[in-house]
Amino acid sequence: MPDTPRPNSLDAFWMPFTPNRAFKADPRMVVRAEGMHYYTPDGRAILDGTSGLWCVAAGHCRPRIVEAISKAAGELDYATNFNLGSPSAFEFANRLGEILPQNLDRIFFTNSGSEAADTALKIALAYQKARGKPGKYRLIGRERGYHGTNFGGISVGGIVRNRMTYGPMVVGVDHLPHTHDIARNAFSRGQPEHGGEDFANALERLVQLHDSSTIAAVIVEPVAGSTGVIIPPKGYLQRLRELCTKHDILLIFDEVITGFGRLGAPFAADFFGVKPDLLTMAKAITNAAVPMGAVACSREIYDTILANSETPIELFHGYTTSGHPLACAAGLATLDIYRDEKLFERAAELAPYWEDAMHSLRDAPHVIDIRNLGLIGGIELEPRAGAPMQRGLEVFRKCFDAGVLIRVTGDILAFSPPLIIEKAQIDLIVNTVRGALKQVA
Ligand code: PXG
Ligand code: PLP
Repeated sequence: MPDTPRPNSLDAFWMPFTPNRAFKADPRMVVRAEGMHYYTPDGRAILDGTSGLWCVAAGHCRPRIVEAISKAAGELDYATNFNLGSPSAFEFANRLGEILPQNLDRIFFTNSGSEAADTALKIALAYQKARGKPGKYRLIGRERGYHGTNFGGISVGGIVRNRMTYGPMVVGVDHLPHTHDIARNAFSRGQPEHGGEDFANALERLVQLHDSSTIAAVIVEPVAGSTGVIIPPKGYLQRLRELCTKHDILLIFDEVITGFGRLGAPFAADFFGVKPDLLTMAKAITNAAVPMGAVACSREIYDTILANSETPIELFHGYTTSGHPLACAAGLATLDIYRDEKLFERAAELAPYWEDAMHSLRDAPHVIDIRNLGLIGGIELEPRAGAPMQRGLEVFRKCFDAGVLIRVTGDILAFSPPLIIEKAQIDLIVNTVRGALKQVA
């Protein structure tokens, strides 16, 4: 192989959710990863404070996962799961069922969180139809919600920029108010005290407006990540569950970031003690080594759709690579690591240290709020007058140059380290962020 520089051009790849022009003028690349670190082309180690993008929960390039993928690739590279089976998909679904909340153990495989969100919405509609309530078609999302970037997800989602360009959304959607309330809840440690019941009671008003006989499902992130780390106030999710049950509405938890130990329990449903009817996952389901998503459904939903089908195929939905053998192999090895290394428990044990570390930045320049739960952290900065998002971006760049990868959403810094992080590495993240905050105007 000739020793040509890689890549030879940055033009062709249209980068997702990236300022392409700015990036291509001043690129940042990583070429290798191991454990807690990425490595740049010149060999610099970058501490990963974001698990890639909330997904590499067991740390990078874990040999067990790498071996499982390469073995699977040599054995059965691909088989459709349309009317033909491959064992690893059944096995992986069974294993997921063992760690999911009880009864939420009928699994539909997708390839991403976006596909999982749209799949969950479709299953909710199919269920209402199957049980003889086709009039229950409305989907309720939430302001600032993120459920990926497909049409269903952006319709129930509430991030303006992700919606405004794309014309009419899916019809019959309404939104709950978001729960971000800095005036009352700034610098909460863990769940905020104020507003939980009231924010959830907004569902009562939507029921009064639309009538429950027209509402199929409510979808929320138990902890909102993409929009800038919004922790649910105390009692919020419990009340939402009560109201959904009272009004015969399905509750969907989008656990694409909260799944697989991020809060110190297998799922947010376990952490909060609130059980949804459908639960979406992706990202850490395979430690992100192979793309995959999934929807866990209650037995009631699965059984109802199967029992009432008028056609041999019960659900007209699926992806060419649903339950792909490489993804299933990666997922099985990932679950082994989570179990054998007790990583969910480890996250729970580290959470108090993480909380103290995050909140030690309270007096750093520009900080107007700090939020945390499990191994999630969010630091909200005062936007620079006349230049929103600029300060956050500068802090991100300075941290990267100093060897720490963080995530920035507007002027909110987001943190979600791999669950294998050491305390000294938590200290390094905090000190690096403090240094960066001092340097930016
Ligand atoms: N639901 C939730 C709750 C998510 O966080 C998705 C769905 C979509 O997953 P896919 O695999 O289609 O991307 C996500 C994804 C960020 C960030 O900056 C977070 C996500 C994606 C991109 C950026 O926090 N989460
Ligand atoms: N577009 C075309 C032309 C296809 O034939 C297919 C699947 O067969 C798709 C899109 C959907 O692709 P996937 O199943 O990977 O989501």
